[in-house]
Amino acid sequence: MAAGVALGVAQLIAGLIRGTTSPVISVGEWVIDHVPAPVKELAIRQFGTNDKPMLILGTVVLLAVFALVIGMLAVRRRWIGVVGIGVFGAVGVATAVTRTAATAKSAVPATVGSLVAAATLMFLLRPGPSGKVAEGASPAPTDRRRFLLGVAAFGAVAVAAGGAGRALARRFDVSSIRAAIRLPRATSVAPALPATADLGIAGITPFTTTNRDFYRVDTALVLPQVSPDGWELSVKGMVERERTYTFEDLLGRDDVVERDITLVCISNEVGGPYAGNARWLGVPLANILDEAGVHDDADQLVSRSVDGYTAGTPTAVVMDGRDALVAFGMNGEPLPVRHGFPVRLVVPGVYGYNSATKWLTGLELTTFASYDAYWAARGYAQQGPLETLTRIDTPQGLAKLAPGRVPIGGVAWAIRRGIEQVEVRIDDGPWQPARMGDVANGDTWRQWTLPWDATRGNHQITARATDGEGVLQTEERTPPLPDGASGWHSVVVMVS
Ligand SMILES: Nc1nc2c(c(=O)[nH]1)N[C@H]1C(S)=C(S)[C@@H](COP(=O)(O)O)O[C@H]1N2
Ligand SMILES: [Mo]
Repeated sequence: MAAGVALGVAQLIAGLIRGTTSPVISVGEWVIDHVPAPVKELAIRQFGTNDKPMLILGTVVLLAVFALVIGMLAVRRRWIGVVGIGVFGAVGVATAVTRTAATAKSAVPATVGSLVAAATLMFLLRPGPSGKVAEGASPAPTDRRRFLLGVAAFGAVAVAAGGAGRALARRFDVSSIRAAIRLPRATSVAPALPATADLGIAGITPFTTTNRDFYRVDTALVLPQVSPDGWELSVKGMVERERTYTFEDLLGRDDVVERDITLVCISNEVGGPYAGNARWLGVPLANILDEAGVHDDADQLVSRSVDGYTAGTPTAVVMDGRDALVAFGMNGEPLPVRHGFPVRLVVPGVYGYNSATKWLTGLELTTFASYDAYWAARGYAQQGPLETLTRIDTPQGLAKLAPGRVPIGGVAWAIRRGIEQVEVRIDDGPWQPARMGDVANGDTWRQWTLPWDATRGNHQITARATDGEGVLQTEERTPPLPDGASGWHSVVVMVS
């Protein structure tokens, strides 16, 4: 119960002081930052986007077990309780003050929470009228009643404090500021989509992913709430002139462009869901870098988020004429908070972990030799090409179908190179060319479909793509770690 009070009080303080969090969050973030890459891939595979709630649940369960053991020991020896709470508080403080965005006040929730917990424990274990409650194995009935009443009262305190903290923390929410933003019109609008970009076949991923359905991958346990007032983007490092830009600077520029770009995550397995296609609005990243004047030997552009996340993008890629964007709009709206509000990067043809920094705050020109960004420091490739992948969206694996005509279909991507053709094979039959949706450029995925006369029995459907340079995607299956999954996607369906 003392641990519960600690968490409730810590949550209350996190709601009172901007920029602080509950120790559950700072411990969870510490785990995210230190977990080995294979374990992280496992968690994504097992829990998908639910990996975060699972981590919070796991942290709370571990804490509860720890508290139960300490509490039982403390009934006999109170100093064990005090030391246990001290350890718990120290872990909370240590993880809070080592967060990237930490300040002195970061230590306050865990410190106050554990002090209140120690006082709670002492109070609950104080000697009763019989003088024995804390020491004896079987306290007198009146002492037991008094003890249980105390436990119930403190439980109520913990829940009330925690609830108040959560309610107070809503003050820091930037969604109303976001809703009031008026985006500028693009000087260069996105090229019109061909009518068949979306083939309109049920079960195939829509060509444009809505903001709601767009996948989310990041290391943030609590979404950063970044107000555009006072926000600045700094450009520094190996440049002629350091520069800073406000949110108004970016929105007011005359080089605002709008582009359809598909974003792909390195953690996406063959057939996996971690890719999305949106219409982004922003300023060409190359123009921003040109204004700073990049040194010739600065081969790495490091982008930094307010939450300490970093990505390393090859400077040459950003400057080669592709539509790399400092983006503030997504599908006609300001960026959603979970997708990086107010400003993020989008670089077509580079996996998200190496380029698509959300809640962007700084750009630094440096070299690959001198710096490893967040995931590069954790075993992923510092740089590398984005794999060509083809996904079968419909029918789904293990689907039960009736005999007759069914559309097979999905999406394929080879961002920058573009997709030329998808082919489909039923069991060991011949490869058949799919009908392709048209697209405006190679920076997006392409839909494909093939009608199939399904016959009774179990069948394996396999799909593969050839990219815009005429290269067939590799059949060799590799996992996401360290440089992206490859291989042909296939599904088995049951027709009866
Ligand atoms: N600040 C921050 N930006 C980040 C990340 C992150 O963990 N923190 N993850 C990156 C990764 S791995 C990917 S795939 C994309 C995902 O962007 P999305 O969540 O908008 O789909 O964001 C990138 N930007
Ligand atoms: Mo990613």
